[in-house]
Amino acid sequence: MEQAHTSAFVAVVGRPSAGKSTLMNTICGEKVAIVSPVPQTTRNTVRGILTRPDCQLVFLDTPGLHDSDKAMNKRLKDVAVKNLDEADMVLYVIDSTRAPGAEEEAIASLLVRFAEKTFAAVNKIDARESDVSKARLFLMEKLPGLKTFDISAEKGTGVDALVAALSLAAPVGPAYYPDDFYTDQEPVFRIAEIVREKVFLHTRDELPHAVYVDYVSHHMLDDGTLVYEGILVVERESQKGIVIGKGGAMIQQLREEAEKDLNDIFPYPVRLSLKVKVDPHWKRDEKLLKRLIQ
Ligand SMILES: Nc1nc2c(ncn2[C@@H]2O[C@H](COP(=O)(O)OP(=O)(O)OP(=O)(O)O)[C@@H](O)[C@H]2O)c(=O)[nH]1
Ligand SMILES: [Mg+2]
Repeated sequence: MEQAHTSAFVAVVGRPSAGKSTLMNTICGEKVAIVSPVPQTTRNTVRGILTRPDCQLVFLDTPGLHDSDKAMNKRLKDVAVKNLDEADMVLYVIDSTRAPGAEEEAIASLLVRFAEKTFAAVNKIDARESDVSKARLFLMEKLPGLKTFDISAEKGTGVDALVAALSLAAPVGPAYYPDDFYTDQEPVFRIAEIVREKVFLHTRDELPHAVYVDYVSHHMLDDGTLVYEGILVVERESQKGIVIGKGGAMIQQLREEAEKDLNDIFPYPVRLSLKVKVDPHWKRDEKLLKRLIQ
């Protein structure tokens, strides 16, 4: 008898910078979500899809869970928690290079009621500072009995075994996406994300968190080039100066690096036209946050 097709939505959760997006990209074999060393890089639920002949896993990469009263952090947390409820399975990523403190404990408590459907991935085992036994001890205390895998999302170590276990546990169900889909993101969202990644990689301190990329327009030229026009919105005049850089050097570098990545992602060339604007209040604008963070 032929084996029944299985499928599952898998919510990927964990602290900021645990390596959730890196893991999803490794599993899907494509750069689906942006990655940076800055905590809270991911602001939206980003779907990455893995299709095998007998199984489809749809990963929901979520913003890192971080307790804070700020409107934006609350919104990020709401988005992550909603995914836990809706997902068939949960993949809890723990960073083995950092001691599990209060933030990790808050996440573990949140996961207790989802323990039945949760798998744990102890990540960054390739790093010198990695302490796998500490992470495993924490899991044993807080969420006993979880199926746990030691992995390096970056190097790919242990990822096959983790994926095999997830596929095996997935319920019988149809494929939700065509088999050549590895994400469901709109091109204009992906473009804005890649631009934001470059800001995260090249600026420091509070600046990455002060930026969002506002879509203005896009159109296709006769030669098949996609032209995307966007605005990098920052909170302060001084930040605008940094993003533009001396004689426009920084914005040019951001644009060139983003265009290079985008040319690998899309089958057509992408040309960016980027401006910078100051809006001191964007992070308190609930309506805007609802649109930006979903
Ligand atoms: N050494 C090592 N570094 C890793 C590994 N996985 C991720 N990283 C690094 O950890 C940092 C954070 O990775 P992300 O994938 O952006 O983490 P995230 O959990 O998605 O973070 P947020 O979106 O901010 O919640 C990046 O600098 C990654 O390169 C790993 O397996 N080993
Ligand atoms: Mg992320």
